[in-house]
Amino acid sequence: MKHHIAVFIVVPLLAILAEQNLLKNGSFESFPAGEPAGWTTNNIPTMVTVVSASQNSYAGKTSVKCEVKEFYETKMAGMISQKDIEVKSGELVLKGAYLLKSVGKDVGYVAVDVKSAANSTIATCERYFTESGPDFIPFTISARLPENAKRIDILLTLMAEKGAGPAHVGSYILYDALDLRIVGKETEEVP
Ligand SMILES: [Ca+2]
Repeated sequence: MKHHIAVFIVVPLLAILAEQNLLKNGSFESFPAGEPAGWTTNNIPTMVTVVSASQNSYAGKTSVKCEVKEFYETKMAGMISQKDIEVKSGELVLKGAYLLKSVGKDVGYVAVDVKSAANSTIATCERYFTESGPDFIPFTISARLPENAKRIDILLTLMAEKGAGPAHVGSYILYDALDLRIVGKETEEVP
């Protein structure tokens, strides 16, 4: 009888642990002054805009567009990041959707840097988005975080295929519905 009670208590706890999206404005519905709220971009005000809102969305009204532009004879690729997201050890699960318009085989790229309490990088998780096409493609990325994980930085951009030099002007990627959760170790201790 006691065994049954324990099961009923644990199930709602799991729901609470998995409830919170750790990303701010992962829906990309908020762009005050043209910048995605909660995200750092590499736009240079009045000089070059490589990160902007797109009306082409996977969910809601807008997504974020990261594009490649020429800037003083270099190719600049739009990049967004959120830093110092507090985490516990467990399974990192990042869900979202992307739409890639690729010139010269450019690919989408996401990197998660995992940091310790001393703020040193203890692990990096990288993934590439390679399917170019007219529709959003949903994705799920998961990775086990080290025991001493305290914070993560997440960065999304697009880049040339490995070894192919700089990204190409005209390429862009849209990201939308980003959702980052840590599924706690508690999930494995359910009797
Ligand atoms: Ca959206």
